Amino acid sequence: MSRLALVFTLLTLGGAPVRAQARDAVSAERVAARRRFADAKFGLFIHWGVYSQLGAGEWVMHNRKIAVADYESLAATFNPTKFDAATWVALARRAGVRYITITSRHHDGFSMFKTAQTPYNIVDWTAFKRDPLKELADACRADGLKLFFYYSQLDWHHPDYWPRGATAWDNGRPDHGDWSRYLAFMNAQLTELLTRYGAVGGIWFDGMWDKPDAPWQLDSTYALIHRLQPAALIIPNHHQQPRRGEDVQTFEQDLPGANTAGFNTSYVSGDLPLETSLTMNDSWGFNITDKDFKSVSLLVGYLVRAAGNGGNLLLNVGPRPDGTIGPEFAARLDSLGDWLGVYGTAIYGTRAGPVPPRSWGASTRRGDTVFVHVLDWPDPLLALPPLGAPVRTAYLLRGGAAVRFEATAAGVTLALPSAAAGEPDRVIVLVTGGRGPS
Ligand code: FHN
Repeated sequence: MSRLALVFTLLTLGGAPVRAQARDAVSAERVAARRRFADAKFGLFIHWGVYSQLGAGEWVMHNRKIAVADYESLAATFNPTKFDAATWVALARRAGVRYITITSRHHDGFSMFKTAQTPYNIVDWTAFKRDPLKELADACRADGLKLFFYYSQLDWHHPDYWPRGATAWDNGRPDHGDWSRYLAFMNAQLTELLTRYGAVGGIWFDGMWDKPDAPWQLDSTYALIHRLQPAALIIPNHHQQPRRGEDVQTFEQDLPGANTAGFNTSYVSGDLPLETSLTMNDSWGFNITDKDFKSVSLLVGYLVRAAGNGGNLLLNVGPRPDGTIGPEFAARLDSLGDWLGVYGTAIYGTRAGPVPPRSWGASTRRGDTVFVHVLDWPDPLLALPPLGAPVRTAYLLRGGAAVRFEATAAGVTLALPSAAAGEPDRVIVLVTGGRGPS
């Protein structure tokens, strides 16, 4: 082998040049996919698995200290005969989401898809014998929705997830394992997810925080993903600053930069698309006693504030063990879809507006059009700082009535029409442009 060939071989990992990854050269496909992701603004998160059967959230194996052998028996009884991918996609469509992110494997280690890497998967381990991810991928494709796969790096079942991480307990696994075999297992599963389900939106990683300092070899996993599907986005929920090869910065239960949940970073990327994942009640997986559902106006507020921060909202549902989505989730999704039917132009395809998010609301923009979202302001006048361009016209998005405004060097004051009954967000459209004081 020539010296040149040897260097090339050493720099090549599974066909993808490592050198390109080291510089984090972002392909045109990824750039375009990131833009489409940022335009999408609203996604549906689905946490669904064996754990749904116990109705106590997706951490039930850990919280109740269930032994691997017992959880394996539980897994064998999973039989969601009422699952219908087309019904889920129809609900997602009515809600106005532009993508779905579903758990392919959560921390319990059970694969919700057909995999040759372990029999511990929904097709080979259960009487259900169907691959719901395949059915969902087909239904999404038929409807033009992007599908992302959530994939847990943390595993409470796999013997090679060793040494164990912060969430470990004595659940009957042997006290030894082969970490490199575990990485190979994950990469093989990711290869299946990226080669058997058509073009996917990307991979949403979670759980690395269980062993943040382990040799995860992310560069090679990320290179593999980008080689198999150049437009697939990598969305890591590691609660840290974005790393090389990652495409989206995601925040859990918090708007970008906030940290009420206690594990998000305050760093906000200025380059990458942003996303906030949010539970509709207080649980990700189905929780039969959790009735703490957020109101529709609160959810509208999250969507608006996420967009005002330049981010997407990934709103979660936890389907029931039979495969149906409960009425509390469905009703809220339908209402959000109704709201977006009127106000969606102020959300989809927008970026953060010229006025940073405030306690009263947020602003979004598309080109010269600025959308002022008034979520919570009791007074008739609202003063905005200078917008960087003069306001040509101002009108209410709903109904189109003109809105009086006054522009000075200090900013723009809007005379707000009163909110209609039950209207969570008064949206004032400002058409800006040209030269002028504000
Ligand atoms: O532990 C998981 C949790 O179960 C859920 O999947 C959320 C979703 O963002 N992420 C993890 C916690 O960071």
